[in-house]
Amino acid sequence: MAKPLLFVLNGPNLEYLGEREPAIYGTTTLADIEAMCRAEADAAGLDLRFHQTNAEHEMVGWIHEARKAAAGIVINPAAFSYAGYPILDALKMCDCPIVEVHISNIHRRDEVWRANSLMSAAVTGLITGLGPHGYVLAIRYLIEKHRP
Ligand code: CA2
Repeated sequence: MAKPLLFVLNGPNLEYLGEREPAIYGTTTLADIEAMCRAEADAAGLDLRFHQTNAEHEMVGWIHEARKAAAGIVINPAAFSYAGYPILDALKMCDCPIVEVHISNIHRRDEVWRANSLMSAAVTGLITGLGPHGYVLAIRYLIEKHRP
């Protein structure tokens, strides 16, 4: 039987994690975060798809796939958070639990616009400011939710 599947989706510029602005985003790379997520999913017997994109249409496509196949979605929409209405609509089409993750605390940034994520209206819950650990906590929540 196929294992339950989780999607972890990352938006624009996050491929530079660990290289740019370490004072805000830390030194952990996106590859490190993928490994952390995979370790959690593996230990619980779940499959995991991990993606990053700078293209909105690609993100929408993955959410459509997740809508059909996933037990849960973790999404760091990055700057799509502030203008990504097609992504917001795609998330609203999903019935599975969705956790929005931001590495930095978007409510504590110098740029106040970072606090206003459009996505928060469509997700089950939001983790912001806990660094890469936010992804791990999100995966654990989805594993817990999926347990019979
Ligand atoms: O804190 C987060 O995870 C963010 O979603 C990161 C986004 C930013 O637009 C959000 O406001 C908060 C992307 C930041 C810009 O891309 C960088 C990626 C790696 C290192 C530095 C910047």
